[in-house]
Amino acid sequence: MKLYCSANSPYARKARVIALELGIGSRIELVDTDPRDPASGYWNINPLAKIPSLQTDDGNILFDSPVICEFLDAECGSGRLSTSPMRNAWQVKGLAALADGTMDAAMLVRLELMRPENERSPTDMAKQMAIAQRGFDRLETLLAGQDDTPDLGTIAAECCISWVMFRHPGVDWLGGRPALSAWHDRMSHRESMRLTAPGQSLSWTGK
Ligand SMILES: N[C@@H](CCC(=O)N[C@@H](CS)C(=O)NCC(=O)O)C(=O)O
Repeated sequence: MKLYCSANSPYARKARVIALELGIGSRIELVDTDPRDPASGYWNINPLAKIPSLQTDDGNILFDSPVICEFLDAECGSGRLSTSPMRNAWQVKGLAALADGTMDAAMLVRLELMRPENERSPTDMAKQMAIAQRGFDRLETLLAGQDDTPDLGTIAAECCISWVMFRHPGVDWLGGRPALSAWHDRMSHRESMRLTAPGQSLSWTGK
């Protein structure tokens, strides 16, 4: 299989973490991809010009990240990350959707910040920041007191938290959220998380 991705994409990181948790990293080639580069030919792979995309062994192209994550877990993990002792399948999906939506809001702010200042909308940035903050509040409630058991929801949550902190370092995301802070501390120490943390090179070993 081939995963079109980049070192710091939080959406792609979910798939990389899942592959490590399932022990199938050696079956997936990581293809460093700039989804904005028209010369790369990537738009023929994913017309939506987003990463990640997964090319499966039988040549299908899958996107977007929730589809890829479910595919990997169903095909290579017999669905073991789709429920957990703490959550049924719908609760896992709900937690993953919350994390993805929180990431989406923080991503929109980052994209605005990458534009020239006179093209930014402070109103929209404030609105998206407020969404991200409410997402973190809900994560604080849902993850309070939980351990580091991986499922598709907790993996998405940790990828969300660490990316938002990485890209928006001026905000104290865990201040006033002690339960989320304690959970993040536990979850971020899993090997799959350490090897894929933002700011490292793109490889299965994090080096
Ligand atoms: N809903 C998509 C979102 C993926 C996404 O937004 N990826 C970002 C990179 S982290 C991207 O490719 N953005 C395109 C761009 O910035 O032009 C998913 O879950 O896969």
